[in-house]
Amino acid sequence: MNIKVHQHQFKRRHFLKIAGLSGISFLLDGCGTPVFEDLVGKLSEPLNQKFEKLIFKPQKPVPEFSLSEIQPEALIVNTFRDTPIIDIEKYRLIVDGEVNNPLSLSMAEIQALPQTSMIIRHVCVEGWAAIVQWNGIRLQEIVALAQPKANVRYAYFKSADGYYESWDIASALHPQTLLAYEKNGQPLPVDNGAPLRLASPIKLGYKQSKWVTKISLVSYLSPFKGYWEDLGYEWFAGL
Ligand SMILES: Nc1nc2c(c(=O)[nH]1)N[C@H]1C(S)=C(S)[C@@H](COP(=O)(O)O)O[C@H]1N2
Ligand SMILES: [Mo]
Repeated sequence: MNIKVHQHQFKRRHFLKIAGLSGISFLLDGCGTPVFEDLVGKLSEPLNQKFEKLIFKPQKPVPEFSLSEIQPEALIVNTFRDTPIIDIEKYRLIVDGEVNNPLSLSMAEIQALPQTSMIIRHVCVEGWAAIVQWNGIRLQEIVALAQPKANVRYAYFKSADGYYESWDIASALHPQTLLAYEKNGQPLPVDNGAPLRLASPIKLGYKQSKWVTKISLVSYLSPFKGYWEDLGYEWFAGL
């Protein structure tokens, strides 16, 4: 037996099992993009060392809160413009930039990936905070699927309301940095960023883009670093 092929098949089957997708294969979209199995197969191929280190030897997790500590009314909707209207059927999360495998994912595809739940404190610089439960996909899983090149240092997020943000790649790959689609056990309300928003206990509120439509993995930052940052707020904004 060809040992190389055997190992590859094992790793791939193993991932399909943990992803809860064993035996399922469906199309990403109609026009010549890879079937989901091919995409998942790519995840079992080695990432470059830098990303592997960040993903498999993750940074220290931030302690989380218990279900009884959730403050259901405390999260204040904070939006710099009007809430955008997004057609969920047409919505795609685009992942591009310096990657080997650019992505265009529907919400159904994103929700079929392994879900992570966390209860963390959201902190806004305007002087309020809220303990919130977020459910969603780890951003690191989406980044791994896109197969970033070794020179990637930042993730740049575009939102449907014109908001934009950029993060250092280590913070983006933190195991508690999620693309959330549920809040406090319910589908994410549109005012809080549905269908998909960032949520993370390691960054201030203004880093947590709502209505994310595009993630670009890049090696440099343009002069436009973030909506609030370009008005004078700090870029790293770590908690
Ligand atoms: N797209 C977008 N994302 C955004 C904002 C925004 O105006 N537009 N406001 C930010 C700020 S300052 C905070 S505190 C949080 C608020 O999230 P919430 O409205 O769900 O409470 O969203 C952040 N993400
Ligand atoms: Mo904020």
